[in-house]
Amino acid sequence: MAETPAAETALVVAINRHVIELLHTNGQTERCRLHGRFRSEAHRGEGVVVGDRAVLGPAVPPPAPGMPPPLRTVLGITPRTSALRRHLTSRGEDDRVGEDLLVAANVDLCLIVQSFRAPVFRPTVADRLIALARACAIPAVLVLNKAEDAPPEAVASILAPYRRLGVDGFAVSALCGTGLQPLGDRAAGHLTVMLGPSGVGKSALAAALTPGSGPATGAISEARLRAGRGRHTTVQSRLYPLRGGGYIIDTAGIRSLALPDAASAADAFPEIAEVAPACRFSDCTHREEPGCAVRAAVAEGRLAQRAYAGYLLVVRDLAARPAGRGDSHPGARKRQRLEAGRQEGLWDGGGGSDPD
Ligand SMILES: Nc1nc2c(ncn2[C@@H]2O[C@H](COP(=O)(O)OP(=O)(O)OP(=O)(O)O)[C@@H](O)[C@H]2O)c(=O)[nH]1
Ligand SMILES: [Mg+2]
Ligand SMILES: [Zn+2]
Repeated sequence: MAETPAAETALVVAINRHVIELLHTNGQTERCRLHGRFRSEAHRGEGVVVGDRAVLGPAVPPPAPGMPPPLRTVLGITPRTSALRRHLTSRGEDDRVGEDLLVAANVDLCLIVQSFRAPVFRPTVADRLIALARACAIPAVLVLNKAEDAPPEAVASILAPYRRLGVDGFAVSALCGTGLQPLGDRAAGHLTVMLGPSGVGKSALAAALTPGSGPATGAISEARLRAGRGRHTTVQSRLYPLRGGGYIIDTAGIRSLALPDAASAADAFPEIAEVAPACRFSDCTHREEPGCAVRAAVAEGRLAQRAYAGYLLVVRDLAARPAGRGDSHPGARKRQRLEAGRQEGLWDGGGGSDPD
């Protein structure tokens, strides 16, 4: 066999079972097969994910003249610059409890997306998603969508606490286009991922920030059809080019999330990480241990009650949930099967946007 030239690479746009959609630097797309040795790993949520740079095998000649050539094979990925992971909780994720699940690779900006209304903005959700991004060392900004008729004071009071924590906020309307320019400028040139509950308008934003047609056509409408029941719920992560250069990854609505352990939860909250070394016990979880410097700092007003409350919520997520809580209704199991293998996070916030 002839020697292969320098390995060709392309960006992973989407993954459908064992077929990977790729984007070449010249804008061309290609479908490839995933090499067998990745398949079991892919099933575990590792392996190749959206945002990865895939290493392609050589082109294969068609089996007979006039026949289409077989799909090329993805042999591997180039080293990642970052990995956005979430930790699997016990909830409906059976055998994979306790493992990390990769959401996307090489991401250098997280858009934490929520809406002003329908569903209403929830600070606890924003806190947890910001903590998740921080735990993966990926900068996060807050995006408040559906803000077209939100009173400016209401928007300001939502975004101001995050600005004080160093998290920029953008009030936008994917529907009307307001506020999209500054957000587009911030995301330009980055490999950006959107995280947020279902129905906040992530796919609408992807469409609005992408040149040409967006989620209304092509692959997303396909994804929407697969989601069934006429709901436009995204079931699969997909990468789109951004108007100002770079890319944006649309994900399925987050249903629950957690961090690997209490230590990384504390790390995700810089205000807490700063104080924690003074705790009496080095493995202090800052809940009821004696000599806890974090609780002391909250009591003395040196640490914002808000940051501490956010931390407690994340830690609560770490505790295994009792079986039967929440997702125990009959449709849930079926939906889990449907969703098996997808790389998106889950969100437990309720809020009336549950597919079942
Ligand atoms: N009023 C208003 N509605 C919007 C806006 N953006 C999106 N919507 C609507 O909100 C609904 C949900 O939008 P999607 O983009 O599908 O939401 P999503 O976050 O992708 O939801 P999942 O795929 O389920 O995670 C749709 O009916 C959109 O038309 C907006 O800026 N303003
Ligand atoms: Mg969507
Ligand atoms: Zn402590």
